[in-house]
Amino acid sequence: MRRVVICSMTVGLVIGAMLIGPGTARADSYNLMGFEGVPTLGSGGFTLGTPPPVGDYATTLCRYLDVVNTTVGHYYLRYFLDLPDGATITGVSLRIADYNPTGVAWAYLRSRLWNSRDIGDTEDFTLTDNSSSGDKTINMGAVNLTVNNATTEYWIDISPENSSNPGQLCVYSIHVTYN
Ligand SMILES: [Ca+2]
Repeated sequence: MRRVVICSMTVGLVIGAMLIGPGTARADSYNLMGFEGVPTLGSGGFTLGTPPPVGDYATTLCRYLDVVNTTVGHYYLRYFLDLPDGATITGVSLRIADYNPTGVAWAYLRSRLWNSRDIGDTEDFTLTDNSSSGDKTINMGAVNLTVNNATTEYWIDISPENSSNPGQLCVYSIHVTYN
């Protein structure tokens, strides 16, 4: 009986492989929810200090940094990426609640060698605008970054430029596509 099951699984896999076909790029994706973001200090001169608190909009489940009058680079919401070794990241899109017409959320795809203690290399970035508000999807451009988990770590940093209301830029989710 077990033998029959294994055979049918094998046939299914073979048929699946035939349908995909040789040389066909298989896109995959990875999703992070806003509340997975970890607050941390930015690289804007804060070598000491405590990470900023976060807030969560309970009705919409987005996360924001609970600090006012922030400048880009001072604080980050950090989202660690856990992708298959050898995958090529092809795109990053972010769903942002932007209640601040003049405020801007900056989003960076970053990497660094393990244990390097480097602040990280910016591989790509995108941002909301400073002239409108509302729920938005923002996209990084043509990303082409191959993942090497043996040598390198990868993450997304989101840094707000906020005014007096800390909840004006809030992260719903991050969507990463890769081959
Ligand atoms: Ca805005």
